[in-house]
Amino acid sequence: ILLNCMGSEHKDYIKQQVQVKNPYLDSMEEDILYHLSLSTKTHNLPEMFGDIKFVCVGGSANRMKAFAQFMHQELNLPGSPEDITDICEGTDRYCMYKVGPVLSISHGMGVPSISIMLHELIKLLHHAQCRDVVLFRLGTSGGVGLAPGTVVITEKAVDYSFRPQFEQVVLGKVITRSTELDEGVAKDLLQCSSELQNFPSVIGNTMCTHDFYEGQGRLDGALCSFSHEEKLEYLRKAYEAGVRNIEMESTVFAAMCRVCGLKAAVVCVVLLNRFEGDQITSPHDVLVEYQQRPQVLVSHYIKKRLGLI
Ligand code: R2B
Ligand code: URA
Repeated sequence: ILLNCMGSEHKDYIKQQVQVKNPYLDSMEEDILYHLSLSTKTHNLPEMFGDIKFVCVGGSANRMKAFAQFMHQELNLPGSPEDITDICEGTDRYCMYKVGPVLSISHGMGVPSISIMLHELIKLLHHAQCRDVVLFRLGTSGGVGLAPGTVVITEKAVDYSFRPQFEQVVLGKVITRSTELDEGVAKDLLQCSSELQNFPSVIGNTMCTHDFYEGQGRLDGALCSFSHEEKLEYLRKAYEAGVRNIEMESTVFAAMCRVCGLKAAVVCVVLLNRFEGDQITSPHDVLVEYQQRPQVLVSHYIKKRLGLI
């Protein structure tokens, strides 16, 4: 595949392999990717996945299947989009579809769910000897001062106190990792969004939380330990720190990709403006259309990179 260069950031695009950061891995005779239902002994991973250049992850299994079918059409691949099959059919934890150089995988909701998938995905890319891979998280989020339907391209993934870091407990101690994302890919995505019609999008910080309700300052959970005023004050502080949307996976996604030398970007559509409420009230068909927006944007980016447009 001929990869086009789209800006100065891409000039220094290094042919790089996926770097797992675990000295024990290479001495293992077999590596069972349990939650993906794949293994280095039972599957020829280089043959199955060696040509992957773009990995797109998102929470919902159905949405990631729909994305794979959409990419099949967009890349004009032979055969019917209806015939694509789930590579991980041996498990119902995650689903995975491959369409040409694009891998589409679901990750469920929240940091623990996506981090299990990412450990196994990154090992998969390593075992398959993939090079120059870019990862995208395509998701939904709550907007901070943005109209529903706006797409946020993440500049920095930040934690509950707006710091660009991810904390992981390892052997009873907290390890802190940076959550910086690839600046060049974010800029290229913003450029792509300007080439699409009626496509409201911004670059901003994305706050990652460990809960949808109290953890995101919602007043409508089964528990609520704060006032309406306290909620608004927290959201205002977030806005001042550059936060434009809130979701539940971006910090660990950014941190793990960064450590392993993978370029990564987060693209989430906003389902509501959190200054105006907590419940998601848009009709189903409107929400479906919103959720297609990150897919349309990333598809445009991929087609450009492949020289198809
Ligand atoms: C966005 O949407 C989900 C919660 O509804 C969660 O996975 C996220 O990050
Ligand atoms: N996903 C979230 O995590 N929060 C929202 O408000 C909407 C979607």
